[in-house]
Amino acid sequence: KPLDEFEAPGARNSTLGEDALWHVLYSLGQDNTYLNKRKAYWGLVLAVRDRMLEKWTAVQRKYYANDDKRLYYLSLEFLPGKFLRGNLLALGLENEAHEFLHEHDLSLDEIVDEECEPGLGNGGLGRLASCYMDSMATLGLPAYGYGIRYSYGLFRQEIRNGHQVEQPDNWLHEGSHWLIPRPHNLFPIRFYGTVNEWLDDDGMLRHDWRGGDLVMAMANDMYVPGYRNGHVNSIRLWEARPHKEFVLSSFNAGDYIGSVQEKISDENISMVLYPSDDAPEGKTLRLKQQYFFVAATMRDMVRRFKKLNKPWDQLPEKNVVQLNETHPAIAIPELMRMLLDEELLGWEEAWCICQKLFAYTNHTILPEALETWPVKLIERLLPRHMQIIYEINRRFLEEVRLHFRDEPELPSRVSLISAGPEQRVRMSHLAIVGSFSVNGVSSLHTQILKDRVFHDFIRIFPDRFNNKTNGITPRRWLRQCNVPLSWLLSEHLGCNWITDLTQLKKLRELVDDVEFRHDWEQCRLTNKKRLADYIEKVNGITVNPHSIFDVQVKRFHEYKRQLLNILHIISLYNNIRRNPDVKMQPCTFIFGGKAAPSYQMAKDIIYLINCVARRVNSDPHTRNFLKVIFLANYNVSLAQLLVPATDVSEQISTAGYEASGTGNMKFALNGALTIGTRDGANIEIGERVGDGNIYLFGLCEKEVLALRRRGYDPWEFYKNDSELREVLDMINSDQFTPGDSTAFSSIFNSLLTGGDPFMVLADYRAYVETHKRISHEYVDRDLWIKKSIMNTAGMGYFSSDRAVKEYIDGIWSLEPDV
Ligand code: 26Y
Repeated sequence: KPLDEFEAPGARNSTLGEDALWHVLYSLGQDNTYLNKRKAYWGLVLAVRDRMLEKWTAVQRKYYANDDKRLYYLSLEFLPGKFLRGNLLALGLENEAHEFLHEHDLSLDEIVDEECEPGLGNGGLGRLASCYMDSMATLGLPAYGYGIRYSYGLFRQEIRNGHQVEQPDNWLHEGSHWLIPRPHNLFPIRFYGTVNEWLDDDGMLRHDWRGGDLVMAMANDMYVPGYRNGHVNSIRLWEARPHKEFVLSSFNAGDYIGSVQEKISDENISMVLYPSDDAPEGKTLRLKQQYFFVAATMRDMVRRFKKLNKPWDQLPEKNVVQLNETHPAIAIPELMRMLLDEELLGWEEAWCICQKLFAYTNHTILPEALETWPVKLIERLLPRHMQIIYEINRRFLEEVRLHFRDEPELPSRVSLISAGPEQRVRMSHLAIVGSFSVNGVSSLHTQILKDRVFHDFIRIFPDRFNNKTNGITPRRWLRQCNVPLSWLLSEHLGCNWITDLTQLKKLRELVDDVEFRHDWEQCRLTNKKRLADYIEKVNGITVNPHSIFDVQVKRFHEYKRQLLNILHIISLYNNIRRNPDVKMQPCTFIFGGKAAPSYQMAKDIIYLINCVARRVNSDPHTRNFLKVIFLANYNVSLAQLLVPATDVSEQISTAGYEASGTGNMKFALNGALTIGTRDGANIEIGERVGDGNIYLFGLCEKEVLALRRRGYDPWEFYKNDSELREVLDMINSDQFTPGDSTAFSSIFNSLLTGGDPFMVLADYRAYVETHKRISHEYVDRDLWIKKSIMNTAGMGYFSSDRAVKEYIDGIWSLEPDV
């Protein structure tokens, strides 16, 4: 069409394609008489965005009109994955997009390559936040996500000579039209400074925090459309901007470079995501990030609330704040500060409001991952908050002493402040005391919180603790990532499963249908071939799509035990070499995942896997039976490729350590069989897919504890299991690193002299035997496919729609607004 025939989008009697072309010219300023991939991509993004914005503004208006209670989901991490395909799907625009692209000799598959993935999270916790945002929009909830617009997401991982190398992830270098900057939504955030005291008219002592440094928080909104329901929510990501006045004052003083330097350091706050999900770094910048986004978010919430002209005690009737881990827990003293110092409420009234407003989700029991901050640091950076934390603690401990008179030890155990040479604030204790709900993320995890980690608090606040088993969104983790299977499901079940995943249970009636099983297998093979093509292209290794695809993808951690997996692979390798005529089902073992840059052991394990891969893949004796692949830079997009192509899902953490896991759910939903320990949500997956359709092995949580108490000696396993000994001795030699026999001595030592803290050797034999069973059963294709179908059929419960509904009923008391 000639240009003058296009109407401006908004009138909306235009097609998606027409709007995309319009945007190519008028928003991007590029010639739209021909399109390349990039122009088609950006044009489509803007056309889709227009449609979301219309719906979003209507939805916001409705929230105000209906006086809805709002949910604020505070998370330092979100991992939404690429947007285009999911947004088209949710808005029902896929066909229009295909038509448009087809007219220009392009396909959706090609142009989604243009999109870069926002890696604004480390792993499970960030991805969970995104699954929940998807479900909240699909359920039509008045909900807002809040976080940080990091300029650099989680590092890009490259593998060089087998080692992880971190590269910066400058995901915004081309800009992202999925993120709308809102330069007028701007709040000043204070750091450092001093606290003044004054007496109000009633003679009450008041506090006033002033001075210090100011940084501006600027809003950037990301939109989350519900699935075909006209509902659109948003995630507000704060970006640090220099505070005008500050820069100007130094500028006027003639210190030009100084003023620019100030500007640079202010912007540092939202520059980069901390790449660790195990041990907190304890850096001032991290605490600044936490306070920065929390303070801006509380301002935004209070700003909206004030428009309603309601008394303060209605704040918790109209709002609820869910804290994703303790990372945003500083919100509790921040809201106290606003209510006390700015709104001049009394302590009891303010505290009562806070305790009815906040709810806290715990995601980890690893003691080293529990956050604490030095009192000295908080005192300096947030002096008023430290006063408030002391006062919260003083009143709390007073109550504890009163109610537990005969337990003089209790107060120090539950105190918000840990004693010792350096006093520290325990953020989990702050979050528990300041919230009305504390939840774990799987049955076992919640049980462990109650029995061990927070046992003292269960007696003080018996009704506060509850479980919300995690879930995943079926839109991205089935409909979007597994198109062949989605077609097959919809053909047999209709398409309601997309928003009511329990429908999948009807698949159980189809397991005996030969034709259905055949189609099921074909879907799986299609997905496996697609993955094989990717591996060929990226790693240059040919893998057999009929081999067992055995996949372990997740962050590298000793407790997740990628080591157990690679030990088994080495023993398999040894066995094949010993029996060249062995009859076995060929296997492809696939790994992916990042190690925190400062976590040396995790990096050593990555190196070991790559060295074993190099040896195994080039050995002519084993090549046809065994391949080992490490896929670099595991992220959401790669997960979407892997999950539907996986036969065996490795979920093998030391029992008691994995709070829930959500990867386990994605694989089983797509018909993979799980080999796993009785840990986290694996247990609940087993209950729902049935004992015969999952391979659980190894010590359970109680046995891990008991063995540790008895005294665990890994040397015994080394001595008594010759196969295992051979494997360990190979690691402790130059077998995989010719000429260098100490490359893996850290690993060897950790497993033996180091006491094997994650009990890899204790579970080794059970793991190997379970793999033998898997290998046998896989060959019986009918049996295997039936099991695969039974997995998908049993996974309805693990929809994030179910999880979010449980949060609504059990914690948030919200009304859907659709
Ligand atoms: C304090 C800092 C070092 C830190 C940063 C990130 C601590 C923890 C994290 C992230 C933790 C995390 O991702 N936990 C995972 O949460 C998932 C969602 O609930 C669980 O499924 C998974 O088992 C748990 O490890």
